[in-house]
Amino acid sequence: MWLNAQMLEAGLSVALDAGANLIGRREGTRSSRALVTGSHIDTVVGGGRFDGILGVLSALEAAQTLADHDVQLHHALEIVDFLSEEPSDYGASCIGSRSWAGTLSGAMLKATNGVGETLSAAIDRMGGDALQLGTPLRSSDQLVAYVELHIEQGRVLESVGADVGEVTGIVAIQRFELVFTGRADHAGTTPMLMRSDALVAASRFTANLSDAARLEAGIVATVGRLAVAPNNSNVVPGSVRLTFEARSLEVARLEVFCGSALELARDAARLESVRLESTQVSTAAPLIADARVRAAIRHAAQGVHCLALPSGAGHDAMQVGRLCPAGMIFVPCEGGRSHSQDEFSTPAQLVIGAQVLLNTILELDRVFA
Ligand code: HGY
Ligand code: MN
Ligand code: MN
Repeated sequence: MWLNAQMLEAGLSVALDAGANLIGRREGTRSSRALVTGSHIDTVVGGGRFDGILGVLSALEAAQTLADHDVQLHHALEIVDFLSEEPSDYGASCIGSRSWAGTLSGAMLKATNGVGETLSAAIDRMGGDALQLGTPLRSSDQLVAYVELHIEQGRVLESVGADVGEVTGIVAIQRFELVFTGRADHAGTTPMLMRSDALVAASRFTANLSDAARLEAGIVATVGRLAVAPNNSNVVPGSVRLTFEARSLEVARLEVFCGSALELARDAARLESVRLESTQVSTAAPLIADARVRAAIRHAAQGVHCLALPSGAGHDAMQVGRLCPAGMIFVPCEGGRSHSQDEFSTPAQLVIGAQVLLNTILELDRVFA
């Protein structure tokens, strides 16, 4: 594939690991422990051209630039395209970086997509080896630090005219699947008071979840995926399968909020005489960016306007940060738009971001033994 060839051209050895992550590596002059940078090339349905892809291409550009100038780092350098960072049809997200950290649970690996394929089988199909994923693929003694360049996917940098962001932390994310099971009935002959309408229950839950989150500063909650069955205009909906997620930097408050969200779901089901099944699909601990990586980013961003800010979006750095010091660099994106084809950053913004990424790699190589 194109990325594989570009990595080879940048003088990297290329391998696909058991998590089906594509890794380009160059050895260091003094240490086999790796400085890692990268991101993901997958995106969401209807997504844009920058989310994830910017981090992979900038990592490639950094490796190519070091090769062009014959700069040898003390540490090994790895640039990585992590498999499936976005929430997949199998439920879990950050699949490739979870395989590094060993946080792909058995339940996640056994989960199936809409056509009955398990996540394990999909990873094998992508060239990985799911049998190896019961334990972490990487260990802390193999890695020095991780830094990822990404669009902000928000409008803070743009609103203050900053060139880059020094990410302070990444929110925790919890995702649940709910199945509301009522009774499919004739829409014309079933009296309103004799219905078990799964969609009315799901809709009440969705609105109540949003109202609850609006009252909680620092928490966001979303129902982004919903399927109605049998989904005919003249049939009372018999069942609704939906996924909701909630995010916050404050883990304890997020736990409490998710507990109350499930209570809202039970109330909505009870009101409609509908059964409810809930399954936690995934949970991701927050990342507190490492102080040394943040200092390297600030050092690398001298001469440009750098602003410290948290990330409301999840990233592979949350998983890799469980193994080694990690941090992220943001560039502004127009209107903060992302997960949309309107996603856009100017070439000038991207060049500044890529330059700060390269300078950060050089600084991390210097400060870490
Ligand atoms: O969903 C997220 O926060 C990320 O864009 N995958
Ligand atoms: Mn995304
Ligand atoms: Mn992303």
